[in-house]
Amino acid sequence: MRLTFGLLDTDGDGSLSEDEVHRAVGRIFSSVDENGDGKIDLDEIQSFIRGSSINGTNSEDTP
Ligand SMILES: [Ca+2]
Repeated sequence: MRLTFGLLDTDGDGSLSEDEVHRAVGRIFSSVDENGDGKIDLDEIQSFIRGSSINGTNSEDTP
């Protein structure tokens, strides 16, 4: 959690300004928005969650 806070606190003053929060949300949004269409759909959310929590183990739905 402290690591995450450090990533969000880009100017390192120990607190998050509204601007820093907006930028963080923007970064999260664009990393979830895989095809870059400016919208996040359910597939993108699921693939983001899958990719961030279980890395490498992709055995649940093989085509
Ligand atoms: Ca999208």
